[in-house]
Amino acid sequence: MNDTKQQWFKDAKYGLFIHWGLYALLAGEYKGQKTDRIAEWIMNYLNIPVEEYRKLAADFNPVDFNADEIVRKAKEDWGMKYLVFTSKHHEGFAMYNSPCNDYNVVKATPYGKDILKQFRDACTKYDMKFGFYYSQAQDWDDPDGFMHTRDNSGKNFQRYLDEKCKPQLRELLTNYGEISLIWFDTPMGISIEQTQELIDLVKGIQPNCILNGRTGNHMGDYMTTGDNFIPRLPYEGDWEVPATVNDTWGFNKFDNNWKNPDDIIRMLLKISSRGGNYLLNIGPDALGNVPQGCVDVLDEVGRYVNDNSEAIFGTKRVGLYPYELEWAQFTQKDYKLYVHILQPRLRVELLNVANNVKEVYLVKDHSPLPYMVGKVCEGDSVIEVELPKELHEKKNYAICVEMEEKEPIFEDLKG
Ligand code: H79
Repeated sequence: MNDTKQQWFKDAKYGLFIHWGLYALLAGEYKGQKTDRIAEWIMNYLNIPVEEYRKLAADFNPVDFNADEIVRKAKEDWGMKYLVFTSKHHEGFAMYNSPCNDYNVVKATPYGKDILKQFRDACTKYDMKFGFYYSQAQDWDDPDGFMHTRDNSGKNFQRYLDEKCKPQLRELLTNYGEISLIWFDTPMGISIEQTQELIDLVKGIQPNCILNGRTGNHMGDYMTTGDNFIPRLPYEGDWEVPATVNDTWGFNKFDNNWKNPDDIIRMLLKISSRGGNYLLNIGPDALGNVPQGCVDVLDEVGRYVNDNSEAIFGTKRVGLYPYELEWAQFTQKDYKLYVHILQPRLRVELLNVANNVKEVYLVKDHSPLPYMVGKVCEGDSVIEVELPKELHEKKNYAICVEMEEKEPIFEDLKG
């Protein structure tokens, strides 16, 4: 079982992923050719030569960028608890001041300011846990970094690790205060020994910094699911789902396929219910603006999260309830079963829940709700909660069933 031993991560449930790099300038299109794939992979997918791609840095000047405003919104409006920012994606470009490598935002761009530092400071101000993404194996700029879909056999990967990856990790872990998490990605052919070198380096500088599931050879501190994949069942231990709001991580001007807020709320609750965290991505454009379509979705989800935060943060994995409920998701704390109601209903019928009930209330304002505990004609236990008229047409709110018992008692189905 994966155990990060970090209570903040177990309680966090909802975080902000930010993918931002030179690929934002291309925004899904290079020399008239569009990519219908994840936009941060454009250098790989459209075979852009290193020297051509490097020229993008001269155009990077995000005059609209405001880290404070993004982090304030993430914390206050969206209800998120932690932030993970791409310090260096596969393209190889550092979005921070990297003394060991000039291909970075401070040295190589007209903008000239450290982006990571600005996120770091804003996270301190708004009390957000802060971590960074670092592509430890793929580096399409370094001749010895791996590149997926290419022949990597002639490379001296150890040299890349020793001369770029590890020095940069040292900089990131030394110059930016507390780093709560490192998000490694696409470990490819990294060996067990090389993975251990990275782990020792990180823990030697910041012992409380946790590592995601893609550190290499399954040696990280928690399980990372596939991008945009949610485990079918409750999953034990610490884990996280990295996910997009549209169909790309880095900004793509052609992708406005924003998910519906109802669907994001449902996914957040499924993930919380099954015991994991939801790390949801934004991809700012080349000027530093977060696409309005994305902001609108996150604002709407945030209203749900903030109204019902008691029923999301600090909750624990729920056992397997025997019925599929289209209209609800469960979360739980000790002595409390939360029922998130996602479709309009007149009453809540919790069939095969056998707890003794102390009280039922609406999470948003703690107003008590009338309920009945008993058995249906077939003999199965049931808790029935009456909903007030003003809720009958509403969706997306939570109620709390306070139980005499610490855990919900779900009865098995019997023949
Ligand atoms: O950082 C984000 C992605 O860039 C990264 N993980 C998230 C968090 C990621 N790495 N790999 N992948 C996602 C999937 C790779 C898909 C590929 Fe392809 C399919 C690589 C080659 C074929 C898509 C299509 C990218 C290039 C062509």
